[in-house]
Amino acid sequence: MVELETGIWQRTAPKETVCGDSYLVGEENRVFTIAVVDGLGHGPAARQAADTAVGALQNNQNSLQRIIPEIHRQLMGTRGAVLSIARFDLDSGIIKFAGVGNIYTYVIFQGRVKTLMSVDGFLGGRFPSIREYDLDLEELEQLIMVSDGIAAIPGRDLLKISWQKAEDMARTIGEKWSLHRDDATVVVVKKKGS
Ligand SMILES: [Mn+2]
Repeated sequence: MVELETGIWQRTAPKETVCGDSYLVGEENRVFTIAVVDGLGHGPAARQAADTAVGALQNNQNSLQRIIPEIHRQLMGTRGAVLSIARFDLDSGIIKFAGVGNIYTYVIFQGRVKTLMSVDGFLGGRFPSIREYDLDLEELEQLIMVSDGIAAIPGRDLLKISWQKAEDMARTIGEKWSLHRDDATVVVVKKKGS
């Protein structure tokens, strides 16, 4: 049976007391969902938008194609936010992924790093067209999702730390690649035993 371990690292932008990023890591009925959300700008108004998005996603069993427009509607009147969502169906072995705006998602599949593409735009603004991807959980080793407070991570560097526990990998990424000028969030999902 597939088991997942997760690691989270987050840091608030300099001079702010509230992190403008938010995230979700949760499992319900053998469906495991992770999301990273970056509210536009910094501080409390950014966080409010990010938390609204996470709230709309929590306990929501709808498909990503339906959830993302729902989140978009709930974000109207807020700053708006960018987000990526990955949903791991542990029974069917399918991972669904969709992203809007600059949250970066890396996957390690059989020793190779790939980047998952988000569509441009942000939720709460002009609605983008949603693109949803299916990935095979069987082949996945790790999935790493970061906000744009984390610099681009070279694939070879990710592979070098991929032996670490999810928790340690998230912290290593945060400490090594965070940009010190923005809120920064890292979520790592790792298949146990990989
Ligand atoms: Mn940001």
